[in-house]
Amino acid sequence: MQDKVNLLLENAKKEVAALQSSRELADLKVKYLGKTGEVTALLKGMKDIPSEKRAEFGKTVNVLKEQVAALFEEKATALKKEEMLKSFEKDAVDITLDGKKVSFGNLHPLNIVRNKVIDAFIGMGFEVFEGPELELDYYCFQALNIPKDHPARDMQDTFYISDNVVLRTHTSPGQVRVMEKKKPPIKILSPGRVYRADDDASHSPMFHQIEGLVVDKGITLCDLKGILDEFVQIMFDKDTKTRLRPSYFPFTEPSVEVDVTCSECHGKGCKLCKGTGWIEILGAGIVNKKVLENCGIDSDEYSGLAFGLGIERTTMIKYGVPDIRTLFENDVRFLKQFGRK
Ligand code: FA5
Repeated sequence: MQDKVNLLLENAKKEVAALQSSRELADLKVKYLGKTGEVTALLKGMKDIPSEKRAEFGKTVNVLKEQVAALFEEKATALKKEEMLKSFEKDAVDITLDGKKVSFGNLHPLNIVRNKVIDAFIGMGFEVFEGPELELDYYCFQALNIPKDHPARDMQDTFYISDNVVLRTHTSPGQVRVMEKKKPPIKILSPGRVYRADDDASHSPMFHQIEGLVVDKGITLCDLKGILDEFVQIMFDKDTKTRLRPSYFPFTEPSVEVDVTCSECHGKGCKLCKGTGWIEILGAGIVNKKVLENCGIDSDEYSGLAFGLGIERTTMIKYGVPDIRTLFENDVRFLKQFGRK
């Protein structure tokens, strides 16, 4: 009997020593210690052993079982360590190598400026209202005091979709749409794309405007100047100034063009501002009484201010971009300059 046990232990030692992997070890463990394994078979044979020798036999086989189990445990630990070291070697990373460069996208400069403009006015209590790009002639012109045969229609070269529908030429129709629905006090901002048959270094057929409208009791040009001064200081430098020049829009009376001190030369005169020290940034004025009345607002009780700002123009001033077309070419080398450094 002892010979049989010794032989089994010897065989187990040899086979365990030859094992190469944890998976082989699991299979071999079943061969010896599994339900139908060789050691288990010895234990099962206990019933055939004469009763006086049974205790001794049991003890011998139990010792064998413990020895074989210890063999497997020891080998399992050794294999695990070996396999771990191998995986470290295989997956080793050379931390001295350069990392892979991840490219980040960034907002288009027009969106950066649009967001900044909107944030500045929201900070002053304005709410945002977006109107349609395909607009009725009524909202784009007639309600704004520009009847069908009015010469002011020539100021904006319009893309007509039909007799009555146009691609809006400005965001001013937003004023009318808001005033029709909402009664004063009104303080809104209406951003969006607008279209004109225009195309040169400072004019694009599609561009962006942001309309501002404030209607309340006692609104004057002083309020307009105050709001715009605050705005340009947020948008450009703290020392940026505005000046109002008389102008003409059928929907405002009086009307003004608003200039800001040149961001490049701070008013001294340079190429960007054509030597004047000032750059025009928007059109504005006091809402024409006829427009208030067209929208059902009593013009004796209320007055309003309105302004229409070009986003492209503002972007060109802010970043010193000399040609508006650069903003639409989407050359990545240009756009990248507005991302993270
Ligand atoms: C208007 O469009 C008026 N609706 C603005 C306004 C609103 C006046 C409320 C009074 C009260 P104007 O045509 O000047 O005005 O355009 C306003 C701004 O849009 C200009 O100052 C300029 O910055 C920009 N702009 C006009 N045409 C183009 C164009 N083709 N490409 C890029 N920007 C343009």
